[in-house]
Amino acid sequence: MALLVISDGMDPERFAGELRKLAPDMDIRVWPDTGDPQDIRYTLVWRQPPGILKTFPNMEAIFSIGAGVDHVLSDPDLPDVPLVRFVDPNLTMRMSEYVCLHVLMHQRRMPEYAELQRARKWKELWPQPGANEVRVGMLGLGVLGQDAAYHLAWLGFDVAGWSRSQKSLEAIQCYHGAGELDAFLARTDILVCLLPLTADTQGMLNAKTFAGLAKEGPLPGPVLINAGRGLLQVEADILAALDSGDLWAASLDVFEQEPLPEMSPLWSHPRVIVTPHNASISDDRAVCAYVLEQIKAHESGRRLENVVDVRRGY
Ligand code: NDP
Ligand code: OXD
Repeated sequence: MALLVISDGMDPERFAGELRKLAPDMDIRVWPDTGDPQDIRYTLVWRQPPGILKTFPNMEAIFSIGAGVDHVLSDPDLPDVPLVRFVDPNLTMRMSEYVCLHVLMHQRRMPEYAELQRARKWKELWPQPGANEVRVGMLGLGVLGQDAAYHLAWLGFDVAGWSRSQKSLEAIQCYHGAGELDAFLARTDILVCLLPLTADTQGMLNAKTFAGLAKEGPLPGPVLINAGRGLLQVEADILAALDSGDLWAASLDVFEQEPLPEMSPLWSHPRVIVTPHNASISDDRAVCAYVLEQIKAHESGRRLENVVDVRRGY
């Protein structure tokens, strides 16, 4: 029985080294040094080459290094075995840190204060709304969206969320489905996106969405924060909305193309904050401990947790 690590973009040896430390008796391999494909019972993957997972006839489960699984599901030739995504308290906490940091940055107009500091200008900006006057809208109320929404509500923001299925959450106004999207957008000053990338969500951060955000809010204009996936957003529409006033500012952690190309105007836009897809990174040790725990459960006849609904896409 072997566990194979396949990763493009994240160093697979980091994960293999950690797995060997935590499970010295387990046969841990790193692609492309697969050995006999018949031996592979489990794979731990980040952006595997398409078709590769189909070549392991005895594989019992695929583990995603990340919470998102679009990087696995983009493979048209996936074998029919459970796909388990990464769900972890540390990952959740780090995402809530990112979301609260960026919501506060825009509410307190920090990008503009940074410009003023560089120009040695002592100037107060108006208006200065309190958190309770600012309406945050969370696209996605899953593991990450709910935790971030609760943290923002605790800070005093007026928080609503939007999901596919109906929800009832304390202190969060809940909207769901395509039929309630317009109403949700119309009450949103700061739009935070923590949706997965699926056929239904691709491209939804577009001109129409930005035009639907609240007008006459307490900030100079609506703000977008996207830490979901880059292909949820249409970058040309973000730039046009920043020009037209449909958006005032943005924090973007994910991009249509990653790394963000050097030529992208987003890098130097004065009201855009760019981070390199690190809103919340999967901690190597936590990923490996999680995978080994799940394998132990599976081998003792218990159910795997956080199995993805492949047809739904998340
Ligand atoms: P979950 O699967 O727990 O939650 C997904 C949420 O999105 C659910 O509330 C779901 O609704 C909602 N959703 C999905 N499709 C639709 C739709 N068509 N319409 C309305 N709502 C929809 O995922 P997580 O919260 O764990 O993670 C979210 C995403 O965050 C990941 O998929 C990944 O892309 C991204 N991520 C980014 C990181 C970064 O560093 N930038 C780090 C980690 C994750 P419902 O509740 O009804 O099912
Ligand atoms: C994830 C990510 O999906 O880091 O976990 O993007």
